[in-house]
This record gives sequence, structure tokens and C-alpha cells, in this order.
Amino acid sequence: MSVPFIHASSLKGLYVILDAQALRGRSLVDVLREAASGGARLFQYRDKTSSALEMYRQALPLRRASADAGALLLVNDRCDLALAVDADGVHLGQDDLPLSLARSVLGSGKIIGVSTHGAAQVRDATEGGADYLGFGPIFPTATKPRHEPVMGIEGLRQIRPLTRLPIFAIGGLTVDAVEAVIGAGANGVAVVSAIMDSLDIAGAVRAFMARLS
Ligand code: 3NM
Repeated sequence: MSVPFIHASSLKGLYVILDAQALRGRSLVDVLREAASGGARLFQYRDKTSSALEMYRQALPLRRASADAGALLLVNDRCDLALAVDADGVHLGQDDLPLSLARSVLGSGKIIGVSTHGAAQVRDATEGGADYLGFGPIFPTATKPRHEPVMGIEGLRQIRPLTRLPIFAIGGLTVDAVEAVIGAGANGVAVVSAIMDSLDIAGAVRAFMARLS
């Protein structure tokens, strides 16, 4: 499966997950704009509690803001919402639509990422035509309650040879972990709290970018 060049080449570096449950009184659009001003160009809208209508109302201005910033926006879990707002793609968990169905729904022009938590899932998502993988959790994280067993840096190193797809390490990552996960073969890092808990979003993004370059 191939996606336009601009997409494939963007699937590395910092992946900022805009988690609607981690807003601290700010709006998602404000967080996206601040993060983009710090240099972030890859975003995901993640919302585990809102209704479909609420999600649509959140995702639409995010879509516009990401386009204004020249950034990619993916939607977590929901292919219908990704299509409704013409997002750049979707990120699937292991409990979401099967990859082959998501591809039928979205077509070849959209990015599809898949969360993986072990070797078998890495193989399946790769053979199934994903465009990139999330792999984790690398460390324990409070952002995802009842998360899967921690994979560690070593777990990442072990699955790296199983796929040629871009891998985003995820789970409990701070700027201090960047060197280790990139050294273990990740192409980028996906983060929620390290960005969203910061009072200086642009500064937090810049700190990641400096370690990733
Ligand atoms: N997925 P933070 S870990 C959304 O292992 C998510 O697939 C994970 O948040 C996985 O950067 C995780 O705050 C939470 O730890 C990431």
C-alpha cells in the first residue's frame, strides 16, 4: 500500500496526541496551534469519552487548524469521523475495525496506523498494509488505564527487525527517553502527557524536536 510521498515522509519524529481528556482548561485547537508553533507537524485527535457528535464538533476545527499549520491530523479509532472531517487518516487500536475493513472504508489515500503491543501484532499489521505502527507501552503510563504489559526499550529492540514500517514508540515517554527509543529502532515518539501536561506546549515540543533531530 502506498500513500502520497508527503504522508510517508512525515511519519517520523514527534507525534503529538491531542487527548481530549488531558486538556487542563485549554482547547484542543489552542494546543494544536501552540504545538505547531513549536514545530510539531503530526497530530492525532484522541477522545475516549465524547459522543460522535461532540467528536465531530471537536475534530472539524482541528482539521482546519492542522491544515493551516501544514500538519497532518489523524483521528483515533474512528474511520467514520476521519472521513467526515477529511482527516489525513486514522489510528486503529486492536479493538477497532480490522485493518482490511478500515482500508476499504478509507481507501488508499489515507494513512492508517495501528497500535501494537507484541511481535504477533507487529507482523499482522505489517502484512495487513498499515502505514505505520505504534508500539508500546514502552513504560507504564497513567494516560491509558489498564494498559497492556510494559514492553520496555528491549521489547522495542526485539520487534524492530520484524517490520520495515515506521514505528512510533509510545507510553510514558519523556524527552529523556528519546535517545533510547530511537537507538532501539523507533522512527519517532508518540506522546500525550509530556506535551499536554506542560504549561509551555511550544517549549515542550521544541525540547522533543531538539532530541529527535
Ligand atoms: N497507547 P503518555 S500507551 C494512547 O501502548 C496510548 O498503545 C499506548 O500517553 C499503547 O504519553 C498510550 O501520556 C498512552 O504516556 C500514552
